[in-house]
Amino acid sequence: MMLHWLPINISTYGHKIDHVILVIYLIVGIWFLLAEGILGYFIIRYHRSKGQPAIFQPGTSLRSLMWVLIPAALVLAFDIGIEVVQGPIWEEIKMNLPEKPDQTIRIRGRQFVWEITHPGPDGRLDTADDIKTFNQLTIPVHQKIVFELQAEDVIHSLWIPNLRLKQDAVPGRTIRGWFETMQTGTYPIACAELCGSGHGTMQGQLHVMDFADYQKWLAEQTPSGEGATSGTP
Ligand SMILES: [Cu+2]
Repeated sequence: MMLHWLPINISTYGHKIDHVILVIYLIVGIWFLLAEGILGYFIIRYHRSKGQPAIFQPGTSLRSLMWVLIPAALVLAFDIGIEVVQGPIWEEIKMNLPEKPDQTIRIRGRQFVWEITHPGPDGRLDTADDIKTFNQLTIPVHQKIVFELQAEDVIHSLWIPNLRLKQDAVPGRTIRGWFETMQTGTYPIACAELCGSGHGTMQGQLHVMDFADYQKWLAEQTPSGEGATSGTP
């Protein structure tokens, strides 16, 4: 696999995102080599030589315009190609939420912490048994998790590379998204939007547990007791 330097993927849709990255990487890579190769060739072929004065090339003839028009048309064609590849994937991952999520969590970014509300044993948000944590998100593996992403002060961006998930958090909005993990472990969470002086400290961890461990973790937590007073109205 050419993209072996990417962090391991643990989400059910991650391989599709990687596929889009690979397609873009190949197209851009070939263009880069082609453009730099042609440029290098021209530099050598047409370098300044004795007895040959420079000429002004206005580029108005159809023949010289073709040097712009053909590449522009090709770029557009490749762009449409990328669109064809990524469109259905975007539709599947970003435009639709699972009809019956196993769990809904709330993640609220503020300078400079991720405030995370887990639903607690009753499985529902905004009840007295909600569990609030800072920067630590704990979920059971193989479950469809829907998140409600919010921001308190400025724009933040929730970034969990191992899930291939990055989503801006915008003040005044609740943005919903989802993911489903395929393996247990602890993975980094970061803020991917420069949000102030402490931006770099806005890091957390995603803990993916098998169901028994998750239940154990749940039993050890103290509910925040905020109930329906917290979160969105
Ligand atoms: Cu931030």
